[in-house]
Amino acid sequence: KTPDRALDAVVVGLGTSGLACVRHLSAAGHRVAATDTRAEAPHAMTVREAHPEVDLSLGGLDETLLERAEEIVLSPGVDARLPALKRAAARRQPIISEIELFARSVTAPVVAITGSNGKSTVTRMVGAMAEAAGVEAAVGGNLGQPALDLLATYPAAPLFILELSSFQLEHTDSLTPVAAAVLNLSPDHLDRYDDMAAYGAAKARILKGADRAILNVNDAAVRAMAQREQTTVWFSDQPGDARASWAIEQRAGEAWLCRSGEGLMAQADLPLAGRHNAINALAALALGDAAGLPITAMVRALRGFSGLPHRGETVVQRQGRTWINDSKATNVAAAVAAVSGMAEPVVLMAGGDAKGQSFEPLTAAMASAGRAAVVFGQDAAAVAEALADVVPVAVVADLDAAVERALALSRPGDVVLLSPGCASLDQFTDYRARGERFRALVEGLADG
Ligand code: UMA
Ligand code: ADP
Repeated sequence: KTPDRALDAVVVGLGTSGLACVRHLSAAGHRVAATDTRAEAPHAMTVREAHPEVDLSLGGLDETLLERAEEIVLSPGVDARLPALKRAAARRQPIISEIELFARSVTAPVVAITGSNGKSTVTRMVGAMAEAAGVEAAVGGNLGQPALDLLATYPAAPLFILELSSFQLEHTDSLTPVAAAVLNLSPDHLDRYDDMAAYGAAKARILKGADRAILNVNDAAVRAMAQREQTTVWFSDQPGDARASWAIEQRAGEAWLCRSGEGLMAQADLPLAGRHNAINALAALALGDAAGLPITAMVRALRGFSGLPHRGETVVQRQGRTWINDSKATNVAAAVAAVSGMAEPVVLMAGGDAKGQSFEPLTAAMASAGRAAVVFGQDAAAVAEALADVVPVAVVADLDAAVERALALSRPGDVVLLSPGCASLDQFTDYRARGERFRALVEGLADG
């Protein structure tokens, strides 16, 4: 190959992060090309119009293009085990992520958050804490705006707060966060990893260059990620754990969020329900503290933090029932957390694309809190099987039918909870569309 045919980078995937990568690399004067397995990639048109200099090859990963790349920038939605990428790796071509490009350019401190569940909530909590402290932080990553877009939009931000997925971390080497958290680890995305160990290893990469590791002492898989040579700050929902600087302790019969035994706020003053959200708050406090945010501002932010849509969101009271949208619960552990957090009897609506998960952990949670379950979607049968011994289960085709049946199976005073424990992709474009449909359906129920 002649040197003038060499490319600095080939971006694989033209979704949100691929577009951010093309913009970033082009702006820096690099020779860039892009390829996507889809004939109609989401941002192909944008790139064609705004970056005519970028060579585009769609409808399959273009290996002749890949071969010319100094570096391959892989979108998070693309599996690095695809043959074309395996061959690139075998040729020793570096495969990097959008977050790697971000890490090479950012100079301000970064707070980074990963885990199987709670990432978006904790990221937004730390964002609210920064805001309360008067720090104009840029907040994004996996939860929405790509990190590289944040860097372009807020070049002078004094702090970046990023939610990072295992896919983004897989090909990231240079990130040096002031604090990095792993919230928990439970089965998810096993269609993209050979096993749980590989999935956990991808998540653990967030700690690699971190000044401080913020880790959940209650989660054995997370605990095992601690490194002797790294400062580790533990959080815990178990009282009296001497290792944990941030914990939930009992004070005069009430649960309090504490720092080294000192009560900061009563858990009851947290607007978000559920033990899992109290743990999320602890992780956010530990992260904010590591980033230098004052405790008073952080606590003020938590008291005013009302949560994110589609995550344990109370939509409406109808027919004496409380209807809760937890559509973001796309794995079993998230659904377990939601069910376990309910004080009232629960009619659970679950199902969708199970991604090969076992629903067994849901059995115990529903045995104590459940009134009934209504299951729908592609893998309804698998969910039904796990629950049939502990509650009455109705199997229906879709969410519309599920709402109708849940109304019939519930009683006044109950909670009707959409916490699917599954991806939505069998019947919806994403979890948001599923949550919006739920909202429309329950808002359409007669008042009373
Ligand atoms: N795709 C192809 N062929 C390609 C490239 C992509 O079929 O050549 C498909 C992927 O399989 C996937 C979809 O296109 O189904 C999107 O993939 P992408 O890599 O283009 O995704 P982006 O649009 O860049 O969005 C990504 C994150 N998506 C994924 O990791 C799948 C977004 O997280 C994130 O908000 C965005 O970058 C900005 O950082 C979404 C997500 O679902 C919300 N994340 C997973 C999760 O939270 O569980 C990890
Ligand atoms: P993520 O960004 O990791 O998907 P979110 O904050 O969006 O996390 O929450 C996703 C789902 O996970 C919510 O529906 C909620 O029920 C559940 N969840 C939130 N925090 C936790 C936690 N710490 N442990 C278990 N489940 C949680």
